[in-house]
Amino acid sequence: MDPSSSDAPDGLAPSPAEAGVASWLRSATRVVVITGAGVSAESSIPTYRDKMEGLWASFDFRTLATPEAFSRDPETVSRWYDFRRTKCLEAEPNPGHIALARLEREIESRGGRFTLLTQNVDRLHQRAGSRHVVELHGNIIEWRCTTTGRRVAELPAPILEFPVASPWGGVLRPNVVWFGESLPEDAVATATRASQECDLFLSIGTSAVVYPAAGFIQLARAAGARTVEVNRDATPISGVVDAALVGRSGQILPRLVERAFSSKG
Ligand code: BV8
Repeated sequence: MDPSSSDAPDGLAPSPAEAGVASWLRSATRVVVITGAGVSAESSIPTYRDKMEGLWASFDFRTLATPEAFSRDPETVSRWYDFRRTKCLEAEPNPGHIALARLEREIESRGGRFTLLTQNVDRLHQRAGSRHVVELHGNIIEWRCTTTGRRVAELPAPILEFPVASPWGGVLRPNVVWFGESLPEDAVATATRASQECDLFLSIGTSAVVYPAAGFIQLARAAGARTVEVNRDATPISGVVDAALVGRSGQILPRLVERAFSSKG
């Protein structure tokens, strides 16, 4: 199926490409979805591509999201993560998150398997009701002790000093995976197995350039799964997926799931 703009004529009825993907969703029994910042962008959380603003305008996230940056300047890195954590807590799940939670229920109610892999650290999928979420890059809500590895579910409010002192000595760090850090072994194992066994793999709102997360779609393709991309801009996988739906995740996802599973069929 050719890549096509998914701008449905009246904004409501799905385009032919969307109708095709909706039929794939209806017949799939083992579905994997991977999401990126383009899903949370619909909840006004800036993506990693977006230029950072205000206090952080002079920073590039890749220079802050590393263990080296944290050991070099724990105060600045902790302040940045606390700023982002607060934004995530203030954000609300959007129609795209809600559609993915419905998709999980629809697939599982038919006896199918559904796995949601996310690169996002904001936990909005869980707040939207998604249950089988694999956090490939951890989450920004929990922080953990750099001395004991023990986690804290939330930070003291207000934080009086950065870096944040740990109750167990030393300091706390966000429970995310930084560049140069390995992904959680259980997350990689679950993602690998689900990708190798699925019959439909959807990549949504991600630039598909950060590995090993960007590699799971290749496992799915190699295993014969149909692949779909839903993204605002072209990415390195746009030309190889079976269907590339171009547009906003918060608009396309609800249309897809409604078309696939509404009683009207
Ligand atoms: C690792 C948490 C082993 C922190 C993040 C090959 C194999 C293995 C590793 C590598 C490799 N090649 C290079 C590496 C190293 C590196 C890497 O991939 N680098 C890249 C830059 C080339 N990978 C790693 O370091 C990983 N670790 O491999 O361990 C190891 C160990 C030691 C040494 C080497 C290897 C760890 C990577 C995880 C880093 N942590 N996040 C935090 O959040 O602060 S990454 C972070 O950036 C995200 O989690 C995400 O993964 C990535 C950004 O990607 P997106 O989510 O896609 O967001 P982005 O802004 O880029 O794009 C948004 C997209 O949405 C756009 O396409 C846009 O068009 C679209 N969009 C926007 N709005 C909308 C929309 N679409 C729809 N609707 C909209 N409204």
